[in-house]
Amino acid sequence: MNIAKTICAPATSVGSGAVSMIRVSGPDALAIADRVVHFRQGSCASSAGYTLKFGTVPDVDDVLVSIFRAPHSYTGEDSVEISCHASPYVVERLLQMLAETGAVPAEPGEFTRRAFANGKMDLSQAEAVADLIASSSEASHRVAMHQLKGGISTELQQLRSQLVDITSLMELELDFSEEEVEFADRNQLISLLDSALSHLRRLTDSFRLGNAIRRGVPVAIVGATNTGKSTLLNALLGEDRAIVSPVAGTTRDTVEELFNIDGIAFRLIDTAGIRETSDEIESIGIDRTFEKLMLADSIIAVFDVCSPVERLCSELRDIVSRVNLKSQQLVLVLNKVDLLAGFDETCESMATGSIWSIENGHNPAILAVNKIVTKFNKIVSLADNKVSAIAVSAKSGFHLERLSHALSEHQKARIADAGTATLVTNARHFNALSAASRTLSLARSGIASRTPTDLVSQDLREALYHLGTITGEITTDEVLGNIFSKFCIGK
Ligand SMILES: Nc1nc2c(ncn2[C@@H]2O[C@H](COP(=O)(O)OP(=O)(O)OP(=O)(O)O)[C@@H](O)[C@H]2O)c(=O)[nH]1
Ligand SMILES: [Mg+2]
Repeated sequence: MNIAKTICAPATSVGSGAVSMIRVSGPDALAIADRVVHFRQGSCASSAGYTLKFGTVPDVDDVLVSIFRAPHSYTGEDSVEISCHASPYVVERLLQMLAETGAVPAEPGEFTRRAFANGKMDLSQAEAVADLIASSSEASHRVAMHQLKGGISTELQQLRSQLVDITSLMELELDFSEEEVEFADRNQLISLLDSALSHLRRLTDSFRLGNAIRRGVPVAIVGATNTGKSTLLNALLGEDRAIVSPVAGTTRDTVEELFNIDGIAFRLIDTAGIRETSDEIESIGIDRTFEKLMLADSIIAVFDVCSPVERLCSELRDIVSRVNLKSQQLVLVLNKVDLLAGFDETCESMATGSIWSIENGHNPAILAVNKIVTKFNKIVSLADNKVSAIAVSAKSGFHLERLSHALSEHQKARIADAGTATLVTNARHFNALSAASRTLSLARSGIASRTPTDLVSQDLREALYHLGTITGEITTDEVLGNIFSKFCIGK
């Protein structure tokens, strides 16, 4: 990156909307704009920051130019934003003229990279810019905004100052090592380290939820073959995404789609039906089902209510043995209730949530569902709010809104538990925090076992290094190149 150069790029996507905007940033931004745009009065170079000027680019378009003066701009440099009509021809022509008068095309993310280089934001905030642009749900927008406003940076500042205190205490001791002086009270050092470690643990623990919010909460739809998993996926999405057929073993690979419920993004994952099979490809698919099941935050286990109860119980036992109810939500979906004798859409009191009703006890459809739920309750307690049973028809849509509700309520409760605490949403940050945590643990055991001070302070310095990589106080061109290359052009 050459900061001495002035860069330009379209900041809006070409070909949609009525207006496009081209950004120019760098030492010659105002002079270059003056060469391309004709103003009736004055020039960009003679205008104050935050001025809006109307101008003409002869034979091309009428434009509006916003002027920003360093350091009061996004990049911290002199910048202009030229708004023109959204014609791909006009945008192309303006970019060409800007290039002819001295601007070079910007690389992906180069505006934000300059903002970082000029101290307008730290690296975690720059990454939040990309998250904000990509956010597609209220919850992911909220965590991106929190990070953009310096949420994680503030946490790291606190941690760093704790560690710097400990390090300087220990290094003072090093200067006097000949004299075997112990300045620092070991117990005090250990308790300081413990508090830093628990702070780090809270942050690394938040990654599971943070990552789910940013990328969509993973929800695996699992169950025996032909129970209606793909039909359920399609019904929830409202589109024919996965192939549905009466042939058992239709879905071979996993199918993933994003789906918003109540402002939370979910990643619904349809999987291959579980059964004993000698088919090699199908069994690879089933291995994947188990993988997705383990990684999911919520699991929708689908059962065909027309199957014999004993078979359903054995399917449930198999699934329960693979679920971790401490961290995963399990929703038992009793599907195809429309096929039960006596069923009609007024069977509202059928199993929903963790409570089911035995009112209307003479209706054979409700009796059949209650019989299954009673047996299921002996295998996995439905009183636990992590587990619920819902009778649905993926085909008719019966009770699907209750299923969506169960998923969103569970996530809302998780988010509410996290409160206003900072959530780690970025894998790079998570890795750096985990590395810092590992080296701090080493330092802690070093102090406890009276390892020489210089070795312990080396661990502490290493932990500080890892924390510094998150905000970019310590970074390399390679890391920066990697982060900003994922940005779009013009950002
Ligand atoms: N009557 C009725 N039929 C359903 C319902 N859900 C699914 N089906 C039918 O059950 C059959 C299997 O449906 P799929 O959605 O392909 O089932 P699957 O669980 O994805 O099957 P595999 O991918 O083979 O494991 C199809 O013929 C569906 O039309 C339902 O709620 N009611
Ligand atoms: Mg399927």
